[in-house]
Amino acid sequence: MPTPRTLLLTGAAGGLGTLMRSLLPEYGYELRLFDVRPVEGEPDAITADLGDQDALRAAVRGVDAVLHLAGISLEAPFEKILRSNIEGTYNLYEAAREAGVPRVVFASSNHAVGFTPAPRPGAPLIPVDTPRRPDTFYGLSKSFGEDLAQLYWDRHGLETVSVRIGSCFAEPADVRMLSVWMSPADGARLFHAALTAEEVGHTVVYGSSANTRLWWDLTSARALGYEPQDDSEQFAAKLIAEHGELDPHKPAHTHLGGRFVDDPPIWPY
Ligand code: NAI
Ligand code: 15L
Repeated sequence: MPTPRTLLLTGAAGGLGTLMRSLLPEYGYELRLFDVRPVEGEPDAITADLGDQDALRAAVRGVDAVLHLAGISLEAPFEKILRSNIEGTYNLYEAAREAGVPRVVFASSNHAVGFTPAPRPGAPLIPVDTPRRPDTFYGLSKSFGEDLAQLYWDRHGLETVSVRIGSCFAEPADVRMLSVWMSPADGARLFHAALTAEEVGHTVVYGSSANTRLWWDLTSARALGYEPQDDSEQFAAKLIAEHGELDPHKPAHTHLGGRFVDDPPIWPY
């Protein structure tokens, strides 16, 4: 698929949205921004909730693809997750379907499979078709999003790449993240590959850098043309000196989802 010219970026005011606003234009995208919060320095951004179907219809009009990052990004009461992540993602897909947008890249999360035990060193990496094991209502909403994407492909021919993002921040913040970190530059590489690969149907990939301590299989991401350039190992010595090695007796150290399995961070709004 040629590089989509106009890309709707939902969640543009968030952490990842802010990183992608600076990185994706280098790949040739013209971004249309959408978030429930104002996007600093971007007066043309659409400030609207994913519950506002009219705003979504206007937002998708004429775009070539959507990078759907908007939503609650931590654990929250079910009613809030239902509104923003479940109904909100449905509203986005309905608007995209009606407008004939051919492709969505959906920010899924490792928390869709967060209760999966992390592989021991030397054991096979976790494949994308491992059974879903959400660790929170948040993870459950990402699992829903992946199923919704499959439905819209099978029924309506709307393509999606669901990216089960690990931890996409400037640097990994703890020892678990050494295994699941995706550098922002690799994030942009992966999203670009997901937006431009031919015939993706509904493809699920893990989103991380080429980490020495990687927990999951990047084969389906590489099949899109993604070539990660970064490795979290450069941060390992410092993080291990600060926090120690992962403890095999702590659930938060032995599951993909980390502390989401027993003490998830709560959405503050
Ligand atoms: P974030 O919380 O910084 O950004 C999310 C953005 O979505 C916020 O700007 C928020 O205002 C907006 N939003 C929330 N509810 C909304 C609604 N109902 N209508 C419109 N906008 C709404 O999160 P971050 O880190 O930027 O993550 C972006 C996406 O990627 C999220 O969907 C998150 O679940 C997913 N993700 C992120 C990971 C990471 O490492 N940053 C890891 C795995 C998944
Ligand atoms: C996520 O899904 C969250 O949105 C992000 O804030 C991080 O907590 C990340 O997962 C992670 O697992 O580190």
